[in-house]
Amino acid sequence: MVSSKLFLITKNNYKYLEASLILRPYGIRLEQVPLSKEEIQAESLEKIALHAARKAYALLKRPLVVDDSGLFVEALRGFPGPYSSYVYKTIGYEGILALLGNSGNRRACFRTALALISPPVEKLFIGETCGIISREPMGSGGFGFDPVFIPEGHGKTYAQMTTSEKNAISHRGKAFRLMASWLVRRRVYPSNRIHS
Ligand code: ITT
Repeated sequence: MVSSKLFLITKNNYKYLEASLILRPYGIRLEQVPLSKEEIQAESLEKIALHAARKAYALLKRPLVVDDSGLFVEALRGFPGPYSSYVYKTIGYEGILALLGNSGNRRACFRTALALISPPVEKLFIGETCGIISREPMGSGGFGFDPVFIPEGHGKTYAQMTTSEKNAISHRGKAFRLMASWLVRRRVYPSNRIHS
């Protein structure tokens, strides 16, 4: 199979938008496949991403990437971490604020594990950005926990940033740029042919 595109398996349109903008300068064209990721219960984002990518590859037989991300809050011993999706759907960021209460330790990190499958390649790329959980939600941009996360060295939440400001410093930006540099170094891109 020869194709010029890389497929991102996600139902999250914001995630797709962010990833496409990050990859654009590298000449990598991304296409969204809005399949549900088959998520296993696991304690690591890497395992979840790789499992989902293998399942999706078995179905699509196309070069693809899966992004599994999570928010790790220090005072909650890393919760919600790999359970971020479920926690977001159930208690939302308001629930995280409530769990933290007046805690003085508001440190948290966002992590992304990217699983790339383009046989014979199967590879993981990790990105992490740390910061603090705000006292109240701020901003209306972005998605998920963005309104309550203030990255270190910045006086505002992800949700108060433009997409390109967020991408420049975010966990997702770091992971996708690592993957893009790797693909470009291996000359898979920006050639318009990717073999699988
Ligand atoms: P897919 O599984 O379809 O890709 P998802 O939104 O569920 O979409 P994740 O499992 O990677 O993706 O994300 C877990 C949770 O973490 C989810 O509720 C997101 O809203 C949240 N999240 C992920 N990346 C985020 C980001 O950059 N900013 C804020 N919240 C984020």
